[in-house]
Amino acid sequence: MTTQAPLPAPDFTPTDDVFVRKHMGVPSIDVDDWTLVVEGLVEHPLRLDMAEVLALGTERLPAFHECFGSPFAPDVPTRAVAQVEWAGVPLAALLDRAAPRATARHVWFEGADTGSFHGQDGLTYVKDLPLPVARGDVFLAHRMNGEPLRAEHGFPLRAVAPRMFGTNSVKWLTRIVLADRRADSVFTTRFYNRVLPGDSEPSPVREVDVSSKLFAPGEGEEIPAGHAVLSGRAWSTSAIVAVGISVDGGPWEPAVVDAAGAGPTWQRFSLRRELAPGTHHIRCRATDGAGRTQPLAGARNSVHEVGVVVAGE
Ligand SMILES: Nc1nc2c(c(=O)[nH]1)N[C@H]1C(S)=C(S)[C@@H](COP(=O)(O)O)O[C@H]1N2
Ligand SMILES: [Mo]
Repeated sequence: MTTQAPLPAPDFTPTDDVFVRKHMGVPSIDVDDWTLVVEGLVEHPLRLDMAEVLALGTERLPAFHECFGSPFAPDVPTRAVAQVEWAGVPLAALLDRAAPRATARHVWFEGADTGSFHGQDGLTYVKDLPLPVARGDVFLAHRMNGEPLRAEHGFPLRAVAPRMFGTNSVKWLTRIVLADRRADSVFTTRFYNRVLPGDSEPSPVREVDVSSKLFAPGEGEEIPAGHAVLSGRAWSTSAIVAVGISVDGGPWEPAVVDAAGAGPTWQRFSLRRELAPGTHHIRCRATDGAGRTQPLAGARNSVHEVGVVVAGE
C-alpha cells in the first residue's frame, strides 16, 4: 500500500543542471532572421516570425524531460532526467491555421542544426509523429524555467513531446511538414527504433518507460547515523502508483509517493528509514497505473542503485 500525500507544487530542475544533448552541434541563430515554416499537406502554408508565434499566446507546460540515451545502446540506463516549466504555444494552434488536408497522416519536425552523425554527412535533425498524437500533445516552447530558451536548449523555438523521450523534442525548430508518410531521415528510420517487450518488430522510440531515480542521498554520499530520508522522482506515461525502496538487497519497502499531477510531471517519493553505520546499497523501483514495473537489470529503465556511507556513531 502506498500512502498518497497531498498534491505538491511541481519541482523544477534549475536550468544550469538540465542535461544537454545534441547530435551535430548547436546552431547559432539570430531570432530576427529566424522563421518557422509549416508546409506540405496543408491548405494554408505558413511562415511565421517570432512576433507572430508570440501573438498566438503563451501557455505554460510543466513537464519531466528524459533522454533516451544512445540509439546504439538501447538497454543502457542514462538517468538523464529533469523537470522544467516550458512556456509557448500548443502545436494545435498552428495546425488550426494551416488546416491539414485529409490526406495528412504524419507531422515532421526539422531543426536548424546540420552536419554529420556516425559517418553520415549532410544531415538535418528530423523527427516525426502521427498527426493525431502531434496535434494532441506537442507543444512549441520558447521559454524554459521563466527565461528565453538558451542556445543549447533550442533557441528560439523547440518542440516538446510530453511523456516521450527527449529525442522527439526537436530543438532549433524551423520547419514543420504535414505528410502522408513517415519522414525518411536517419533519426526516424535508422536510429531511435527499438523492439519493445512482447514485440518482434522494432518501433520508433517515443513514449517513455516507467522509471525512477534516487536523488538523495546521492551516489557515494556520506550521511550521519540515525534516520535518513531516501527520496527521488518517478515518472511514466501514466501515474506512478507505487515506489519500492530496497536497502542492501532487502525487501521492497513502500515509499510515500506524491499524488500524480494533471499534466506530464514526475512524482516525488520518499522513505524515512534507519540505516546502521557502514556502507549501504539503496535501490528504487516504480510501478505505474498500467501495471508496468521497472526491470531489475538489463534494460534502459532498470532500477537505480546508489551506494552511501553512514558515519559511525
Ligand atoms: N534539432 C535537434 N533537436 C534535438 C536534438 C538534436 O540533436 N538536434 N537532440 C534530441 C535529444 S536526443 C534530446 S535528449 C533532447 C535534449 O534536449 P535538451 O538538450 O534541451 O535537454 O533534444 C532533442 N532534440
Ligand atoms: Mo536524447
